[in-house]
Amino acid sequence: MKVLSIQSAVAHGHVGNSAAVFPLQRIGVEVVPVYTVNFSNHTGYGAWRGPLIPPPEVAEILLGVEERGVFPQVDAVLSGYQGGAGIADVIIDAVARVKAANPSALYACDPVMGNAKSGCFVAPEIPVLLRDRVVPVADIITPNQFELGFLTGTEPADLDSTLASADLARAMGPSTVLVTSVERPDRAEGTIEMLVVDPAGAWIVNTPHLPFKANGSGDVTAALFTAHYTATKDAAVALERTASSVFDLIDLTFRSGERELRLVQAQEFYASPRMQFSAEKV
Ligand code: PXL
Repeated sequence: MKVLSIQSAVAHGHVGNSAAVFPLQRIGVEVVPVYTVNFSNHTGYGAWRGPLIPPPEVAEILLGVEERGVFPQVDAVLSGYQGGAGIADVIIDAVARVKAANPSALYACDPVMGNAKSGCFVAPEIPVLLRDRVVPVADIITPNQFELGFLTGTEPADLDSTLASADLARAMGPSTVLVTSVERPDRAEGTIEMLVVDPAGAWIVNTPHLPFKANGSGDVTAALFTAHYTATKDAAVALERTASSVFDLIDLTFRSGERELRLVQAQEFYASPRMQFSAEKV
């Protein structure tokens, strides 16, 4: 499998492609990383150095990759956090050209905007751009519950309203919607959930909620789900594998006391997920 992943690079720590590439490689995926920023570290530190790659330069890299004959081999395109408004058109254009070269290729968009705790942490024009231009051309989206609410103009809270919002999101274009950080009021105490809806149905998985948040865990989630779904076309299996790997990654990181994901140390959890959580059909 080959994934064209258009995301950030950071020197220190793990977000964007610096979070997504290694777990994908460790499960045997050939990754073609194209970088949208080249930062010293993620923006969660409040200070960082390094450039946003101007969108025309990102487009140049993609053109060179296309000229090498790679696009017909791409099984999935993956995009995440967008540092500026100009990158969306470059991504949309690359997706169209990959799909022209390989009609069965999937586009997975992680519509990164923010979360329930912090609110929106991207530039104010990004959420509208994602909703109106990017999400409609995606096959898979991986919003958290907060982002799902913005995309659909709803306030998903319990299971029924989250499923209804996911159906509204599917009516916008994507056939598969993975909702992360689902916090329905009647879940078991100290847990958090992920829910997937695709043409075959809907499934939910419940995992312990660790009392800390590591930047990049959403990027790993989107990457692993995209690869497992592209490989199996089985949403429940992809959900279970992703939840297993990401839980163990976050658990290992939490127990280490480190701020950055223990992305490398957790490698066996991607290669051989323990499958300690099962998805329940809803
Ligand atoms: O995790 C998304 C992400 C991507 N790229 C950069 C970031 C972040 C989140 O902090 O700072 C540069």
